[in-house]
Formats: sequence, C-alpha cells, structure tokens
Amino acid sequence: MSTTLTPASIQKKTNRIGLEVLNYKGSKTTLCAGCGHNSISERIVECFYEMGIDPWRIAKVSGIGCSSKSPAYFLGQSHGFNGVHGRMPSIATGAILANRNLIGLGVTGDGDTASIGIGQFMHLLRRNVPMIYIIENNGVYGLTKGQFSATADIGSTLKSGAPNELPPFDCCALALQWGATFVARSFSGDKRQLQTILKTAIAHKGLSVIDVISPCVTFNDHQGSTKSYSYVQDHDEALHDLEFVPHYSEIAVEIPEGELHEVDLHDGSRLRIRKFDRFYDPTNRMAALTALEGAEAKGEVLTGVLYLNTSKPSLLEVLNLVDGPLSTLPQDLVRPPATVLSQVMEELT
Ligand SMILES: Cc1ncc(C[n+]2csc(CCOP(=O)(O)OP(=O)(O)O)c2C)c(N)n1
Ligand code: SF4
Ligand SMILES: [Mg+2]
Repeated sequence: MSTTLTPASIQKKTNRIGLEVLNYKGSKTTLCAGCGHNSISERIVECFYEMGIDPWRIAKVSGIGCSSKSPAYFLGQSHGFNGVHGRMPSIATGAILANRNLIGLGVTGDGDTASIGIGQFMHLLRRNVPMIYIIENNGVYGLTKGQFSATADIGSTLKSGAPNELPPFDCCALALQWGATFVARSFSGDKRQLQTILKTAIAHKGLSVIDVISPCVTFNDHQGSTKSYSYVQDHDEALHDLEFVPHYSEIAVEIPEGELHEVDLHDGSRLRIRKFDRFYDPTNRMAALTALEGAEAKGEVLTGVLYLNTSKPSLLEVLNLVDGPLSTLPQDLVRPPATVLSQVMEELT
C-alpha cells in the first residue's frame, strides 16, 4: 500500500515562537563517538527549543578543551565566543554587563574551570553573574590526551593504572560556598534529570552552576576510573525526582498534599521536587554542603538540585544597571557635558 504525503504530514514541528529544532542545532560534532559532551549538546538543543527561547538572545561562551569546542555543535544562530583557556568567566561577565538582555551560556571543562581557570571561576561565583555555567566534568584534560584534572578523585586511576593521589576540588561545593544561587549536579547519561536541571537554569536569573559528569570514552572510561559510565551508573544517588513546569504551561495538575515541594522561579516557571526516601531541602545551603561531604565519603555521585536561592540579588541588581543594552544608551547619558569636562580640567591644573 503506498502512502501519499499530505501537506499536514510534511508540516515541520515548531515551538511556541514558531521555530523548528533545526534553528537550535549547530555544526556536526567532531568529538569522539560516545563522548558525554555530545549528549549535553543534545540536551541544550532540546531545552532551548522546547522552551521557545530566541536563539539570538543567547551568548554561548567557552574556554579551551573538548568541552569548550562543543558550543560549535549547538545553537548555530546564537552569539558565540571561544576564549582563552580558563578565561571564559571574564568574557561572559563583560558580555552580560554590556547587554543584560542576553542569556549567558558558558560551557566549559573541569580542566578549564578547576585548574587554569579557578581564579576566574571564584570571581564569577562571588559576583552571582546571571548566567548558566555548565562544567562538562570528565576528571581529565581530554583534549591534551587524558592527564588528571583537579576534579579527579583520590585513587581514581589512569588507563596506565597510575592512581591520582591529590584531593579533588568539588566544583559544586565551591559554587555553594562562594555565592552561586543555583547549584546542581547531573550525569550526561541521565537525559530526563539533565533536561529538567537545564530548564530550571534557563528560568533562573542568577548564576547557575551545573556540574555534569560527562565521561571521556577515549581516556577515562576504564575500570578504576570514578568518572566512567559504569562507575557513575553504579554510584549515582539522585536526591529527588524533578519536574519543570514552564510559565507558559496551561496544564493544571492536582498535587497530593505533602508529596511535593514546589519552588517558584524568576520567569514564573516552577520546579517541582518529589522526595525519595528522605526530604532534602534545596534552599538550605549548609545541608547541601553536608550532603556533598557525606556522598564523597561513601564514593557516591550525588545528583539533582543541590541548592536554589531566588532571593539573592544578581550582579546586575547590585550594580543597579540600566535596562537594555549599553550600546543603545543615548550620547547625552553616557558622555559628560563640556561644562563638566572643563570643570575636571580646571581641578587638575
Ligand atoms: C594557556 C594554555 N595552557 C594549556 C593549554 C593546553 N590545554 C588545552 S585543553 C587543556 C585541558 C582541557 O581540559 P578540560 O577543560 O577538562 O576539557 P576536556 O578536553 O576534558 O573536555 C589544556 C591543558 C592551552 N590550550 N592553553
Ligand atoms: S578525547 Fe575524551 S573528552 Fe575529548 S572528545 Fe574524545 S571522548 Fe570526549
Ligand atoms: Mg575534562
């Protein structure tokens, strides 16, 4: 039996602003097949498409590494800047201050963030720069052939069998301690959890740090590694079940009392948190730090929303920045009049 294509059946699926998923894609990946970073790129495409965000409102920024190459593989119609190794935070801060309407999307690696870029990362945290900061964490410098990074766990081994002897930085613990207002950990292999966390970050108007364990199949996916697919699958301890309810959703679902904890997000969306065996309060920063310490001691990978604070002002509010891009401000607002300039000159003589 032959099927004829009707106009309806060939009609392309579009999101709420009329764009197809193709408008959110980038070039074809050149990363290794099976690299966790590729799955994260796919989630980024899906989330921005599903949430109906204009691609040209997004500024994607990165440093150096396989992870930092990945912005080429998503959001081909967005603004983009591939910076120097570890220096992405200052580029992102400048871009967002210059145009507060942009959605900053930083994609970086554990080497880029926790080794050469640690100083820049700390200042991004203390400033609560409103942007999404994704760490594609594989515990190694993938691009330079798999040396341990500063997030590698003690005792985790290289392919050669050599163990790591230095203690790791936990980027989520640093983010919690130094000022990020949304902190989450996920796994590149957990499609549903990562999607929900990414959508929450898009809705949040403060600094969102998402540490995604993203295995490097070429250099760090063997037995003995604590960042391999099998290790993370076996040791993943999800804190809760998450559901993202977008602000434009019209679906009203009855929630059984006591079952769910709901958090209102800045753009009117909501995050629904369903507890597993114990209640975890993501608004309690100290509890988050304690939970991370406990998980580290047991060799567990704690995933989910560790912390969410929607009341702390972002850098834009602290600076009382004008609405709109600085480049659109009229001359009379940005340039002191001649009388003021001559007064300054007089004071200097
Ligand atoms: C200033 C400087 N120092 C060192 C390097 C070499 N280098 C390139 S990528 C990289 C590490 C990347 O690791 P990571 O950020 O974890 O990304 P991955 O490749 O693992 O995704 C290093 C050390 C460089 N490009 N520039
Ligand atoms: S070397 Fe590792 S991190 Fe780099 S693309 Fe290949 S699998 Fe991914
Ligand atoms: Mg890495």
